[in-house]
Amino acid sequence: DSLQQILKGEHGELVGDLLELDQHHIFDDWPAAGQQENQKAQLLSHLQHLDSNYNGGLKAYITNAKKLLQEAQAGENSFEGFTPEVPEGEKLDYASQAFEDYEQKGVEAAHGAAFVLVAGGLGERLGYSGIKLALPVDSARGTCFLQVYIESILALQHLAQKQKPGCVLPLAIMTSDDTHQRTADLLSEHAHFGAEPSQITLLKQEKVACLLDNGAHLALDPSDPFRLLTKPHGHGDVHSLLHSSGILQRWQDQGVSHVCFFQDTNGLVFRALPAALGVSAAHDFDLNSLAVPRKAKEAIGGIARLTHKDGRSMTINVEYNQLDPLLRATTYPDGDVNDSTGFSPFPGNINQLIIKADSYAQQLQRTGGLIAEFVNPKYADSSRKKFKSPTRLECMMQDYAKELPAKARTGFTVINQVWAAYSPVKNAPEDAKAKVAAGSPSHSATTGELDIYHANCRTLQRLGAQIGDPDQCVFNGLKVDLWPRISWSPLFALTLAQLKSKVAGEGLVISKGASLVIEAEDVCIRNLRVDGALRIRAHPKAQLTINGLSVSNSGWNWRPLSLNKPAAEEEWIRGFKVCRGKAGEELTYNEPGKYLVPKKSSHVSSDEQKVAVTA
Ligand code: GDU
Repeated sequence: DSLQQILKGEHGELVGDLLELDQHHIFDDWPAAGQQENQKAQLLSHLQHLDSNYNGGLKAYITNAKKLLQEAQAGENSFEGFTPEVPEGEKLDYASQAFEDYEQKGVEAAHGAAFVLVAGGLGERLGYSGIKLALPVDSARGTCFLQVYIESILALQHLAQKQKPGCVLPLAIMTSDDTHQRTADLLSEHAHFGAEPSQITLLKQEKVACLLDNGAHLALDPSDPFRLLTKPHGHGDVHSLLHSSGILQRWQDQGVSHVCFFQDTNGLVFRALPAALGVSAAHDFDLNSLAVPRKAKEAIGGIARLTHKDGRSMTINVEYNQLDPLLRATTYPDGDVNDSTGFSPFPGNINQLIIKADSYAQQLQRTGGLIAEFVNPKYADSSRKKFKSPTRLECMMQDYAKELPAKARTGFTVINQVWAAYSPVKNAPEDAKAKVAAGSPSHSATTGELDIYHANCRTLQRLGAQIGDPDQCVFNGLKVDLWPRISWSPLFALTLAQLKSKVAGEGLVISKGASLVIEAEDVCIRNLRVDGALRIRAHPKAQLTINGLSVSNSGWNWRPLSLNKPAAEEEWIRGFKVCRGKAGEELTYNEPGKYLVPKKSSHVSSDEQKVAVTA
């Protein structure tokens, strides 16, 4: 009776649709009129919420799910009729002349750049309970991913303002229920890390209902019979959110020409992004994917050119779980294997996409930002009738390429040195070890940090600096190279050209095991030796010239964690603790002005004692 009443009420149409779509089970234990009215209202408003947050409502969701689940059960191959080939793209050696030329073009185009960070994932695979954006990129500098990303955008903005005075580069961050509040809090606790509050917009994606079986019956939450079980719909939601929020339109009105997408934990993303922007501008690409050499079976998609029997062809990302079966079924009988270079012939998509704003807006007008969905149920047995746990429809942002018309200009930019472009933090220690055993990179919190030092050291070596050899360490069971711990703010140097203009490589000598942190914008390093640890902090308007400084102390230590000793979660996932003791030199300049360091050429030794030079 009480259900009959509802059918006549405010939510009647939706409930009627659900009953027609064979979703009676949601209401099986529906209490009689007058009982548990609050909970009933909660379920109805929850259903309404899910209905209004999916394009076409729950009716469309269930209909799409039934179709995709049937195809999955029948084992249908979404690449039926397509043959993959290795595509042609721009391949750049990091720090080569071509790289620098594109980087310069990217800086020239930067005044038209807007940024989109997808950060709705909680990182369950990592074994970290916080939001990933709050994790430190490296322990030497200690700044979190969100800070480094925002500083990188501000650094590019400073460069872009030389072309277009006063320009502001906007950033949208896609969050989810899991990450939204904590992302907003992180920003407000740190005054938006120096950005204008109006420069940053948060866009929250909604979850979608889980599916119990091939009949697309919606799953009730086992812990609350008056809610449905929901899960994230995937990073592909970002396109419809940029459209429906009107943000893309607003950006276009402000003169945005390129939208640059990136993910939550790749501390190296901005090393390659300006050059990729330059490639996009030079080739007038509608879509440009940044890529790196990919180890076969590595959990990143492969970029492939697919040609259909009927003549259609497209260059797209083939997700890692689909690449091997596609290759085996067509032109590569051995599947996804490394070639003589030690890498898969298919470049690895790192999901840093640069999309031309004009054609993007047209495309979103046409599609509403809808992205091809897929479903990936884990079946209980070979009959493929039962699932191990409820599944849901998902979509991926890189599948934007699938919606593009044939005339669209799609391309990619491979950075030939993985160390210069990609080291995400995704896997918990045990899984990371298993990945390495299987020949893949660990993509752990340990390597995410150590790769920053590696990239910085290798880059400075290219500038002629003398950098001590790495130490061989074992952290969380991973054998790793620990290079000298060099880390700088992107506001000191974002591009290679900036770094070259600020560091005279031949004058820089960093000993094995040393640390150098630059937390300052206007520093010119002419002659500096660090044997131990040195941190330089300065007011944004302080101009420092370091010429003839030699620092020697016992430095900072990256110590493996001892078993059974308490450690912070951030340390535990890395497998080490940084012991700074009292040693380490701090140079601090809190006031604007010009400083020569040292005032007179001198040797500063400060073992077991922290010397603060405060101007
Ligand atoms: N994300 C969302 N919402 C979601 C799911 C994820 O915003 O619903 C965000 C995450 O926070 C993260 C990004 O999307 O910033 C990527 O998520 P994952 O790290 O879970 O991505 P995957 O490892 O599954 O793989 C993706 C691509 C691969 C490859 C890889 C590179 O699908 O092809 O490019 O990133 O890191």
